[in-house]
Amino acid sequence: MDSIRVERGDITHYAVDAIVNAANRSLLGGGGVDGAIHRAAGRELLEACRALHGCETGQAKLTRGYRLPAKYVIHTVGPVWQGGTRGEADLLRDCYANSLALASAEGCETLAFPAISTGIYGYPADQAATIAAETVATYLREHPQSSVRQVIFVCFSDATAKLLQSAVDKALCRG
Ligand code: AR6
Repeated sequence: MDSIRVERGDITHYAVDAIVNAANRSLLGGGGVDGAIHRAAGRELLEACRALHGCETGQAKLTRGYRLPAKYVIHTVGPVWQGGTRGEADLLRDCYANSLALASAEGCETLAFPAISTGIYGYPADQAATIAAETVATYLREHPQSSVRQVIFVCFSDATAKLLQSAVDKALCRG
């Protein structure tokens, strides 16, 4: 089993231990993948999110998956792209690392990520793919005791899937 896979698909269909949501700081839903996750999970997800009282950029919080096939949803807030000089890269790295740490704390073995910040938040897809792949590869290498055995990057478009696959290949070579 490959520890990191790239697939084209809809993350709301994934029956993994946890899917990651590219949320906003309110955690009360929105468009893009966030909207799709809330629609598929149902109202109980919104109620659970309300009780979390928001989330800072780069941090992550966990809820159950409710009507989703995934057991949990890890809500993380990506940075809004502002040209790259406002700490966006570090914040995006934090999103991946904190989501992995939270998944591991819950004993999750399989985890699916969308391409955080690359939609409405405008992060350049190639740079975001490199950060995503390197952060996940580094985490798995440096935390062999983590419960997380497999990470799947679920991409909505062929273009994003290609970028992520080549970033994953590079990150694994470097390891
Ligand atoms: N499965 C997998 N990927 C998806 C799906 C899906 N069902 N739907 C969209 N994507 P975005 P952001 C891809 O805009 O840039 C929301 O309003 C999409 O093609 O969802 O982090 C939140 O509430 C893109 O590649 O998230 C925030 O306000 C990627 O997911 C804001 O958008 C991320 O795009 C967050 O913006």
